[in-house]
Amino acid sequence: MVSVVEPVEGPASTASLRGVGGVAKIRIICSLWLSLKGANMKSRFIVAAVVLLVVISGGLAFAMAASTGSGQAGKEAIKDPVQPNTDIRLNSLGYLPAAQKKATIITKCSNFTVKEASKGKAVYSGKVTGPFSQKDVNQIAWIADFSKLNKPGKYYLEVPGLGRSIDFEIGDKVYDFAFYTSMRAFYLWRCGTEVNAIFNGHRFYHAACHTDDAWQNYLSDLNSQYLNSIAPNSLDSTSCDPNAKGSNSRRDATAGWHDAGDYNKYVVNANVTLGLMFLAWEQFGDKLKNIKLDIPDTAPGYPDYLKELKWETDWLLKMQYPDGSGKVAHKISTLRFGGFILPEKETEKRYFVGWSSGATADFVALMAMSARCFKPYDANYAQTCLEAAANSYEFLSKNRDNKMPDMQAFRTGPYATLDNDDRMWAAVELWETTGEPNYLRAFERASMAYEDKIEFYWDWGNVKNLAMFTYLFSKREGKRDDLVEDVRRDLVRTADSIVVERNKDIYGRCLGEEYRWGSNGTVAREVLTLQLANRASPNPAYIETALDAISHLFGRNYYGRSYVTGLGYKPPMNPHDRRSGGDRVRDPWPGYIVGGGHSATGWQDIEKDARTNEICINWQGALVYALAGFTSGAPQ
Ligand SMILES: [Ca+2]
Ligand SMILES: [Ca+2]
Ligand SMILES: [Ca+2]
Repeated sequence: MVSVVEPVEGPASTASLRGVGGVAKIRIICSLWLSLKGANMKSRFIVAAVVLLVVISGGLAFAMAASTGSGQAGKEAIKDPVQPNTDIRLNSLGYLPAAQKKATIITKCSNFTVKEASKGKAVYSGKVTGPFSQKDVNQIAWIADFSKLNKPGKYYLEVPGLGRSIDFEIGDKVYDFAFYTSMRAFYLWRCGTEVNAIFNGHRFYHAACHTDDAWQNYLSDLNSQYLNSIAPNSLDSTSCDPNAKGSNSRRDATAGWHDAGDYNKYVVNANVTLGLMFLAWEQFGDKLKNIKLDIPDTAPGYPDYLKELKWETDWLLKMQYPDGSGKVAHKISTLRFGGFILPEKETEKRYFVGWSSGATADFVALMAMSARCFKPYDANYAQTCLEAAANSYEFLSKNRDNKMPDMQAFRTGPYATLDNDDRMWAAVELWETTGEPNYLRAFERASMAYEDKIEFYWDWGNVKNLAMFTYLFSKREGKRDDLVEDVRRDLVRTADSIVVERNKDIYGRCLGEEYRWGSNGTVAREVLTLQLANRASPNPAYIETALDAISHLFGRNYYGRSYVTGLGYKPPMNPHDRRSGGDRVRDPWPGYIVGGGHSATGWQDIEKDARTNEICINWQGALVYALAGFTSGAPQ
């Protein structure tokens, strides 16, 4: 059962007219009229009537939007001087006082003025640069640079002939609420418990869900073929033998976060998610430790940030086989994706899937990081994490094949991965935590296989960058100078190419022509590469490009919209998210970044579009990292 909410954007024909101004609309109608020269008068009138209707209904929609203040008015705002002209695109969260500040304007213009939002007083003016044309979006743009304005306040841009932009802020705390909300999005993803939040006047709630995670029917390496032949619902025992393998029994694996728009839990996708979030802690922990997230006290004595991460590591620990072997189950999942219902209503049985070498290696790396980060707050738990990591590493060192479990009974996310990078990451994280030279040697040996030490575009399938970053910045003794220098050089070269792509893009997007599944997440993830390149070889362009990535995600983009639910200007309203589709609240669950288009103009804010409008922990972790570096650290 999939409930599809009416999309916010109209059908393509209306949307294309909705994105242009009044004069341009008349031009389109005229050109349409002329293009129908070949047709007879009757069909020309029919077409004209249809187009007129579309324009009138567009105006009507605007009037309704304006009267309800829903902010969906878009470009029709030209008719009303107070309404923004969304041809002026900027970071709707705002700008840090000392940072570069740019807006992209997609209508011809020459000058601009920045005015105070309250009084309309002009505080800065300048000339735009351009025109710049860009193929992938088929647009010509002009850039307004108001970086020199650094006085905190609320402002808007005014462009002669176009009108005004949306309001934006300059201040030290412009990213604080977004950081808080994107972290609370993880809390709202918690599985195995009820969650509850008020956001923007709406209550987002679900009862405790998936409390019987998970069944072991598919866990056996020996008899999966036999078990796969049994209809799963014919098995109904409640025995809970911790050593039972491949039998009809369950073992506790509650907690963790739901993965995405679906409710399943996949170990491999925790890799970049937690990996980036632990790195944020290690780099910006001094700021993050003061931030209250208003979450339940599930880990007394922990700072809220780590408290939320522990909800996931608690679950990860349960994914390790209880037989002491060190194997780690690849995922927990229903056999098929469930419907758009709240998670407590998803009562289909969920099963462990057998171990994979990728999941086991990711587990090692994450448990080693957990041991480091949690130790000051909970030495016992840290020790548990470290022992679990060492045990699984030991198992991997004796089992060198890239192993995937038998998942033929499942239709949910496979998260299949080649494990070389994951194993290398496991080794280096254990070395960083323990200092034991055998881990260092294993990492250095594995790293020799890569000429390019740093990837430009990466996600959960390739965690090589995480491994290299830990090695490069480790303060431990014993590293090879030539390898350190190679990683450093490749990091700087990659960061330089990220800057080059950003410089070429009218919206400051740093991925060039790369549009893949979840590339909004990779835009955010590039902030990690840029921050670390700036540590290795300081360059203001790296930080500017990192902030441009955030600007891009929050409105300086082809759509002139925020990509994060509940935040910024015209955020996504229909994410592919089962909670948002399954509750009775019109607004979606807040704080989630959506994946984005597979082409420069391919994003659709439509619930059923999992390809471009889903939410996912690996993109969310990147968003948290990106914002963490630029929060003020003030308690919320
Ligand atoms: Ca190299
Ligand atoms: Ca991999
Ligand atoms: Ca809803």
